[in-house]
Amino acid sequence: MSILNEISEYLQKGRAKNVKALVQQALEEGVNPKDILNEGLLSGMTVIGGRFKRNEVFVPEVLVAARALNAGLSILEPKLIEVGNEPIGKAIVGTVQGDLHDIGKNLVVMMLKGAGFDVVDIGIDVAPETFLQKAEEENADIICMSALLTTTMGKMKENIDLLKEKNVRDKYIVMVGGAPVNEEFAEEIGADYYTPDAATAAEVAKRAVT
Ligand code: B1M
Repeated sequence: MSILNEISEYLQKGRAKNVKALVQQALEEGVNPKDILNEGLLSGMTVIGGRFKRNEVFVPEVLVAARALNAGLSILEPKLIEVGNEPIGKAIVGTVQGDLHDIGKNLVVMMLKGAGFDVVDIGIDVAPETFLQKAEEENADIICMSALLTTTMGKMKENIDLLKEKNVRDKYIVMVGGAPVNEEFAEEIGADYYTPDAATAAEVAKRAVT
């Protein structure tokens, strides 16, 4: 079995220590960090996502797999990030209110850092008022919102409506993403950009501020 398959398998079993060690080993063997991410960690999480959908595994199994994924990411992060000296802009990143999913958001944080942004990660379950308050406090250039649930994606519109209500909408570039979000939805709620993955999010954000 290839080391990337092993990472995927151990991730599916929620074996964080093994995942961490294998990611380290793969790096030492010269495997490309993006392949470790996509073909090891994320491919394992995709298998778990499918099983979760078919009710073959439940929240606890998904949680331990997510923990294993985060353990692997902690080793991978420095390799995915090559920061320049001067930040190219400031980004506020969070998962919207009512939503606890943070893996995609963490990837967006990582990729934005890698693209040279100063990133303020405001976490999960973030209320519209907090997005606004943090953006104002930090004098951000871009607000990035992640949502993984069809029941929480509507919060993105509430966030944008609050910016409009406080007459600060034009101060910020607003980017949205997450599995249930798409281009059409982004346009409908008045976001500036929708991006399908973390790497594209970083590319688009970079283009938007430079
Ligand atoms: Co949840 N969950 N979950 N879950 N979970 C999904 C999202 C689901 C699709 C599973 C399913 O049924 N197939 C489903 C949502 C259905 C829907 O709304 N249509 C679901 C559900 C229903 C739930 C609960 C309601 C389950 C329950 O309690 N009965 C519950 C809700 C809790 C809550 O948030 N209030 C719940 C809980 C959980 C766990 C806590 C167990 C765990 C989260 C752990 C954690 O995040 N720390 C979890 C997980 C792990 C998943 C799945 C399996 C994997 C999500 C993930 O991390 N994927 C997921 C199924 C799936 O997606 N296949 C599922 C990997 C990650 C890298 O992808 O986040 O999509 P993703 O990010 C991508 C892109 O979307 C994009 O970039 C990333 C790739 O580079 N992206 C952005 C994300 N944000 C972006 C922002 C951007 C740009 C791009 O710009 C700002």
